[in-house]
Formats: sequence, structure tokens, C-alpha cells
Amino acid sequence: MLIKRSPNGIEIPFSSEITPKHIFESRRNFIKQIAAGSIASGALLEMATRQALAQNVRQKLVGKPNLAYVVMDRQSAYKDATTYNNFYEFGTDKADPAKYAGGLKTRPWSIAIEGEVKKPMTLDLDSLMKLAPLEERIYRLRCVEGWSMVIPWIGYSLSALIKKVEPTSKAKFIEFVTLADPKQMPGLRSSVLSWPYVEGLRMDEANHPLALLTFGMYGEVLPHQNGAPVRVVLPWKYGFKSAKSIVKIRFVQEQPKTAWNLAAAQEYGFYSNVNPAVDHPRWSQASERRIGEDGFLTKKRKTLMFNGYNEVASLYAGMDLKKFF
Ligand SMILES: Nc1nc2c(c(=O)[nH]1)N[C@H]1C(S)=C(S)[C@@H](COP(=O)(O)O)O[C@H]1N2
Ligand SMILES: [Mo]
Repeated sequence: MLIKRSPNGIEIPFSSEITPKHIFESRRNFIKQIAAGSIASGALLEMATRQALAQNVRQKLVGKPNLAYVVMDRQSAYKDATTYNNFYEFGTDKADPAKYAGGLKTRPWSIAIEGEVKKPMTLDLDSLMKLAPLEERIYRLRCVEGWSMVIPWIGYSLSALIKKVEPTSKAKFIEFVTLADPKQMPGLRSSVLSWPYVEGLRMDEANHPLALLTFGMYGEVLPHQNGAPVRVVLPWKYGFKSAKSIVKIRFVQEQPKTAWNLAAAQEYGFYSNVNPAVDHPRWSQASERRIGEDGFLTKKRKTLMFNGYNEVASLYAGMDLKKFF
């Protein structure tokens, strides 16, 4: 198989190999039609390319395993991680993102970096991916709903990007903004959340090495339903802090108004650190169901403080985590 390998280890297979057979064949028919002069070639090629790009195609992505960030729990099945999702832009059912995110157009893609930085910039996906070496890290991620998974993510510490744009002394928080395109995202018709989906972190949290700017999982580029082409993963916080399909990162002075906090402030605080001692108003947070382990007799797991990532504890020294939940 012909592979173009870029310096950061991304393998770019040729289009016949990344394109599912039926798409490839329908494209070939198109090409025959062009040759016969029945379709204008420019329009045809554009259609064929769009079709291929719009597929949720599996494509290799290599990250060097970082052994400092490997949890010992058994990895979740790829099937579970890609079919049991929260991505409300594509619907609120766990199966919706896998069903409806297939057509998300993830290239070209760029992230605008704005606000309190000395070097505001717009980075296209390729430049963004080359900013630091890609690593593989196996993280637990726990949803506020009380389930968790263990996923091998590929990315680099968000701190590398932060350093590049040189935050000013006024930058106290960082805000992530998800794509909100009603043409591609059927879930935007619902008003469960205010769109675009916005999440945020305090500057020191964003700079913690655990905070991962993420481009892939399971040795492949991110599937659309998991937040392609770029998301964050913050394993010591409830899953909703890990914003998907990011188009804008803003450095700000004030604590950002985040989507879940706007929707229900008493239930979803700004910090949302995993904390078994602070219940959600409607349920206990003391234990969790590990997806893939859920049999009739399977015991729930005890939820760990900071989801087990004790290295972040110093970020919250002296704070009342019942108040700042
Ligand atoms: N833009 C956006 N990001 C999002 C969400 C969402 O609805 N929209 N859901 C969050 C929630 S609640 C969880 S638990 C995680 C799930 O990530 P995963 O599907 O990759 O496991 O994504 C988070 N990021
Ligand atoms: Mo979640």
C-alpha cells in the first residue's frame, strides 16, 4: 500500500484506499460520464471529492505511547467508544452521534485563536497537528451521568499551543467553542443547550500537562462522533468539559459562560472536577458503571477523586470543592 508519511507520523493513504468501495465505484462512474462529455468536469470532481471527504473514513494516526499517562484498567472496546456518545449537536440519544455525524466535513478545518494573546492566529488542522509530537495516552473519562470508559487518545498537551500564542497577563481563563453548523448538525434544531457549545478552564488548569489537545484515538484519526477533527480531553473532569470539534479558542479575563452551566447552573458548575463526595442534585456521584462491564451481576466501580488523577490536586489547594463544584 502506498503511504505518504509526514514528519509527525501521520500516514496519508491514497484516496482509493481510504474510500469505501461503493463510493469509489460511483466516483468511477462519474468519471466515465465526464469522459463521455455528459457532465462538466470541474463540477463533477468537486462532487466526488466532497463525497469522499464527507465519509467517516477510518485513517491511521500514530502517537508515541507516553508511559507516564497509561491507566492500568482494561481499555474500552472501540465499538463502545464510537457508538455510545454524547455529542448533542447530533442528537441527544447515545446512538445519535454515530448515526448522524458521518457527514461532518472535517477538512479543511481551522481553529481561530483570539483574545488575550500576543499572537492571535488562525491555524489550519495540519499546522496545528505539527505543533508538538503526537503522543498516545490511555485516559479514563467519566461522564457526569455516571458511566466511564478507558480510551487510548492521540494528541499533545494543550500547553504547547498556549505557549505558541503567548497569553497576555490578562488571560485568566480559556474558552473552547465547538462548530455550530445547522446544515451539518441536526441537533442544533433542539434547544437543549445554547449553541455553540462552549466550555472553559482556568489558565492553570489548561496548562496542566494532563490537558490533552486531541486528534485521534485507537491509533486512528478521531471518528466524527468523538469530536473530529480536534477536541480536548480533560480526564480529571466530568466528560462534558471535554469539548468536541473545536473551531475557536479564546483567552479571556472573566470566567467563561459555559453551555452546561447556562442550561442548569445548580447541576453543572464551572469546575466539574470528578468528585465522589459531591453529589449531583439528582444522583450520587460516588460510583460509576464502566461501559463494557455492565452485566446483571457486575458491581459498579467506586469513583475516585479527580477520577484518580491526583496530580491535579494542587490546582485546587485551599478551595472549597463543594462550593466550587
Ligand atoms: N461539542 C460537544 N462536546 C461534547 C459534548 C457535546 O454534546 N457537544 N458532550 C460531552 C460529554 S457529556 C461527554 S461525556 C464527552 C463524551 O466524549 P466521547 O463521546 O468521545 O466519549 O464529550 C463531551 N463533549
Ligand atoms: Mo458526559
